[in-house]
Amino acid sequence: MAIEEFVVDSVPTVFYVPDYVSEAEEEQLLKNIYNAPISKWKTLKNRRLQNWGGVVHDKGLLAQCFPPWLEQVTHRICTESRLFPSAINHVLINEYLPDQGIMPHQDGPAYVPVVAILSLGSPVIMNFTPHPSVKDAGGTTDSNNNTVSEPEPMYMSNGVFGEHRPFSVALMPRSLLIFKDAAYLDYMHGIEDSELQRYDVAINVKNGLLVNGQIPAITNLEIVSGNSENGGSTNIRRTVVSTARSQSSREFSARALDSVLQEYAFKSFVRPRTGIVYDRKLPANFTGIGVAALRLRSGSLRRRGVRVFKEFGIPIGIFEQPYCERLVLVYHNLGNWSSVYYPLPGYTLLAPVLGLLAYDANDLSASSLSELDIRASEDPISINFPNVQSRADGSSPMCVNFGLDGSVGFDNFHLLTSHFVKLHSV
Ligand SMILES: [Mn+2]
Repeated sequence: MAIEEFVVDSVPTVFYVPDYVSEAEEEQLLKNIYNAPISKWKTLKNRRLQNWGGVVHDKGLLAQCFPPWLEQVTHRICTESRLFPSAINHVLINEYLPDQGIMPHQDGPAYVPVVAILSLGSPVIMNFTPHPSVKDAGGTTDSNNNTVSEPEPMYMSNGVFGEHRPFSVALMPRSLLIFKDAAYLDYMHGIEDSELQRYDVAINVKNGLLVNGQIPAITNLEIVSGNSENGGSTNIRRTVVSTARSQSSREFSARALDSVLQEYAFKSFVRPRTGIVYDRKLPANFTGIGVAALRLRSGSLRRRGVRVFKEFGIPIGIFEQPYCERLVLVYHNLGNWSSVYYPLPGYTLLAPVLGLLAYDANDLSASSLSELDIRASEDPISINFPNVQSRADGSSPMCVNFGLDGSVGFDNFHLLTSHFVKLHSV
């Protein structure tokens, strides 16, 4: 890659490389980002971010190693662009929702003289505006490069400042933007907090740098019929891809766990007898999680229920959908992993998250089975937590319900104990 080919028009220290990573790489990066522990996110007023590589300090960086996936992509950016004086050692991963942006700012002394931005998920327009402190470039230095006059900075209404003009760059998903030196020091950069952003004025759109000699396949473009002044403009609509992914990725980890636990639960049946609860010991990396399995005839479940299955009480009238002759009820107790798989910011879990999932028992060596729906035609399934204590701070206990589709539902409970339960489709 010859980075010089990617100079953005008249700004020689801004480089835009379209399609720098493939869709598969983008997918993998997003997966890695959203699989990071929830504690890795720092939530700010208008966005959240992950900090990798250590703590940026007044006196420099208290360095920490990157995880391999981040090491790999930063190493590639560094070696291919040849614009970095040394290896990339710090990364901020900012997540913006469609109506979130960032005020015009500079990245500060720690990252001087060059930064790279890899865009994932959604397009966005980044605006560069001359920093009010830049000196007028015209005729202010003599032949020895000494400043001979320092005209008062004049920040004109159109944002032009001497030779410095505002400009915008469209950052498409998978693109790489690098800016350095003058673009770093003389400009601020920012993102408007609007869902629709002017696309046709972006400098890399105008000069065709947006993609490598092709018309970009952009599905979220909108022509906004304009007034007589601008004659209409083309906008991009920012998408929620990254949030959707964050949601699906949280589900992914919880759902992936469901499927792992199903496999282990099924393996607990050696010579299975109907109606007996089989506890399954899990490998060390799942220490703290409890799983058990119970195989039943559908008719027996419906007519007799199961008086006690761990914390669950299953009354008569419970049936599965779609129908199968025999089914397996898999019990989960997520123990100290509860808030990892089912984080609920702003709440404290008073009890572990429990699960009761039903599967077709036809093939006990099956994996990746999809769950059956469990329906209650008479009384609901009940859950009994024997050792839950209310908190002394006057907060009221509630019950929360995590659906397989990622939904979260709250109920006020006035029962003896509060229930925090992962209960699917009852
Ligand atoms: Mn920045």
